[in-house]
Amino acid sequence: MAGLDWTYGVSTLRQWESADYEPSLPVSEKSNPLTCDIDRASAYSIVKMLQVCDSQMFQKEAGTTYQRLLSDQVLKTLMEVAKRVEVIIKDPQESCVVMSGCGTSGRLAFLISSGFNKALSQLNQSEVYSYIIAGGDRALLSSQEAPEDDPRLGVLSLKKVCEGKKRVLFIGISCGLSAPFVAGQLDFCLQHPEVYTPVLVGFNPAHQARDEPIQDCTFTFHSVVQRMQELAKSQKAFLINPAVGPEAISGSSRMKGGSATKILLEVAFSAAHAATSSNTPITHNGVLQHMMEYERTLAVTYSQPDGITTLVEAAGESLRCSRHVYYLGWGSLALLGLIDASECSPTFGADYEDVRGFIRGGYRELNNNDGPLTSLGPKFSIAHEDFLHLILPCLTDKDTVLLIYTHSDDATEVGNMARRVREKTPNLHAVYHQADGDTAASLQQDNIKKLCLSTLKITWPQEALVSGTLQHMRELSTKLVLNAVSTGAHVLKGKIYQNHMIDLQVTNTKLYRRATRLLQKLSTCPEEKCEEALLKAIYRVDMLTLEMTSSDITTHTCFARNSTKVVPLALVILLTGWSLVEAESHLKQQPIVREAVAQWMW
Ligand code: S6P
Repeated sequence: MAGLDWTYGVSTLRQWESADYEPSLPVSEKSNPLTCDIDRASAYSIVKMLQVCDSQMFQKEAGTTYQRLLSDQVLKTLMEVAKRVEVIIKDPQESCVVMSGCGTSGRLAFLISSGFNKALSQLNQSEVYSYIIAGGDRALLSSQEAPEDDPRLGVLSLKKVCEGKKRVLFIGISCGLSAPFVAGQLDFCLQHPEVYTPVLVGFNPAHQARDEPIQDCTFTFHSVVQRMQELAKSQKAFLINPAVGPEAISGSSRMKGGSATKILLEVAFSAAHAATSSNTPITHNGVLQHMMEYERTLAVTYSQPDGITTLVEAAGESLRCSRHVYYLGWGSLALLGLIDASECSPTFGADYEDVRGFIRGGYRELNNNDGPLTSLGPKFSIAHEDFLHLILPCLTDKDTVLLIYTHSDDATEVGNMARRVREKTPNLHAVYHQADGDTAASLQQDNIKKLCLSTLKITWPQEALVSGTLQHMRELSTKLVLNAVSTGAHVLKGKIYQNHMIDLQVTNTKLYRRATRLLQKLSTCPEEKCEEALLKAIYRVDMLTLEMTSSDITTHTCFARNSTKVVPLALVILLTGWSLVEAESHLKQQPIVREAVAQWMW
């Protein structure tokens, strides 16, 4: 890979847009041609691939097939949404903005609502933002994929949050335009237009919205989108659905999908806040300029590929020898660490101990709806104190620890933490954000730097401070770095085949369909045979009973919650014709899934 040329031609960058490229798949599920060899790439090449993939978010619109982040229509809709938010901020008594989503989309709803509520409080204004995450607050920190399939649950949680409200701007986030949980909520909004104005955020064109029947419902995601499109003509509903290109790891919408969600909503809300607090009008150019600041954020972050590579290598090495990666963060950047860590389990089939996040101040800082969740189990211990009590005593030099902080965090505190960790392992690294020209903290910073094996120092221009967007830029930048670290480390561990996660959990309908498709692609066997192998792997039998084959997908996905290595197992069965026991023992001997299946692929 050493000679890999990063100046991809336009045709490669835009190959996914061609009508005959994986035509049956929505953009959010397509595989990205840029990363088809990511499983064999060096850490540096992985970082460069992620950079190019992320840059696709800001590609200009070409033709009429796909709207893009910077498309006129997207900017116009953002302005309209911003105006609605402005009205709510000015009259918060009986109105609110609710964001809702599943998995990463719900976590971002939480992150964004927390940030903007804080901003309102600082101005002595009433908080207007609420979040809903499928599966409740425990899903902020752990994988809860099943509630995604439940539209009734979505409606119930929406009603609860909106009790007593007369005007609600509801923002449903589903990157793939696919989550029944969100479809149920949007449908409910459409039935109660006197209170609710629905907004949909996602990253597929409307016609690619999922059209699969939803159990006990008369609507599909697709039919809900069609109704919204009709209402959008009179601005009674809004669709914000630019394409950002396929994810680097197919279907991993936590990456670009999550970043683009953050960008779009922050741009709209920031415009609304500026309009209320400083009477700055919401303009097309203002919104466009703000979007472009995020494009610069990508450039600033990825201008240090070597620094990011060092982190990916360290984390990859830890995971390869079954050790751990720990993110120790301060403020909202720590939240990005918690989010990134929580996603490793559904994305890579990782154990919660593989990559863990900790936040200074624990649940006090998190300030989530349900308060402390520590009683739910060890994975919900998230404070720095928890790290010091539970993790530090057993820390070895095979573990990687990453400090994530900014120049405005308490450097003495960061330094103390660095020293404590350094007594146990030299494998300590830092991601540090500072403002251009900021020298005040440099002495303490130098001391911390000396304790760290590497420091990724990201410097932000002073203008960012002035325009008040610095926090958002640092957050996105941290998200990009951590996504690169956890994705890269799992790639290096051998969890990815080409650019597909093979060892995915099959815990909801979307993942069940993805797993079947993946088996078809890799084995070239017909769909029916692939589904049969998948069920054998889920139920761990060589002969499926009638009860198994006649059950619905929900039953399969419920059962799959307790099964491991389901898809690799099904693939080995398909490729070799072996029995379940033989396939299982083969996988045990070769735990690197990519290697285990690769030898049967050629
Ligand atoms: C994806 C992540 C998932 C998704 C969730 C919601 O990387 O692991 O948890 O966020 O499935 O997807 P969507 O398309 O409705 O936003």
